[in-house]
Amino acid sequence: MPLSVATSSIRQSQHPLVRQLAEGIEAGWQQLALSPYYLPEELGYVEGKLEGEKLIIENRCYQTPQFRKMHLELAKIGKNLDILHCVMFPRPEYELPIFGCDIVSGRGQISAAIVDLSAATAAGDLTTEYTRQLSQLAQTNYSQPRDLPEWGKRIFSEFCCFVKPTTPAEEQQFLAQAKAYLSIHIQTALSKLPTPERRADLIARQRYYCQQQQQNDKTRRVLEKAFDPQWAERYMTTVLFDLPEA
Ligand code: BLA
Repeated sequence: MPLSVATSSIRQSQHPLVRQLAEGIEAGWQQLALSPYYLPEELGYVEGKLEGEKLIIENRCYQTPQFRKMHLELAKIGKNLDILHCVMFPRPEYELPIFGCDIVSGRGQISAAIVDLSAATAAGDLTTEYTRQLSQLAQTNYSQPRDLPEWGKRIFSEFCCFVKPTTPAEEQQFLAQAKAYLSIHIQTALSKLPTPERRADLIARQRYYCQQQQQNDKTRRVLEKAFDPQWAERYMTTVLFDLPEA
């Protein structure tokens, strides 16, 4: 029996874009041969307190022949903050980029929506098969593009989309763009053959990606306030961005 993606309970109360993208990601993942990926047991579903408000984190995590870890996390902090976090880490036997996206919504307004396919190799370039397909997507236009922080500039590709969507139309544009990146990724991954001789380079790049993401102080701050600094450190390094074994 193929494993099917379970549906989440907190998403019904989340920002519509978070809900829609979560559903789009799960629909895409159903095309892959999913097995469970076990997170540290007590970190799969967590509740904490942030300034007196409840923080709930729900994690869904799978692996497939091509991907060592596919993680979708939905978080809700009180009535105000909704977060979607998703990363697909390829197995280092496959020269595939890292799919990542994050949506942060505060008081019903999205402040950050980001999606990227980040290069697998140390040189930092996507392969031509990805460049060609991503270049062919419809042009996008957002009224409030955002600047990447320094840690992000070192890992994200030229196709990285980082915006504050300001209208429902821009939200839908982002949804379509993120789903298009995911669709290209899944189709390419399914057609990919392993290249074990590239393994060391691909592991090094994933470690670098995770080390850079661990520098996101905005994520860390939210987690530190809801839990404590040690918990935040452990969560960021074991659940969100654990380093693959060398
Ligand atoms: C930004 N991430 C943020 C922000 C918050 C979080 C509060 C600030 C929002 C803003 O600047 O408007 C919080 N994100 C979280 C939390 C989790 C989370 C608590 O995922 C999980 C529990 N972040 C990722 C991934 C990417 C990413 C996979 O997890 C990209 C592929 C990017 N998030 C990202 C970037 C910023 C951000 C680039 C902006 C950081 C900045 O402006 O300094």
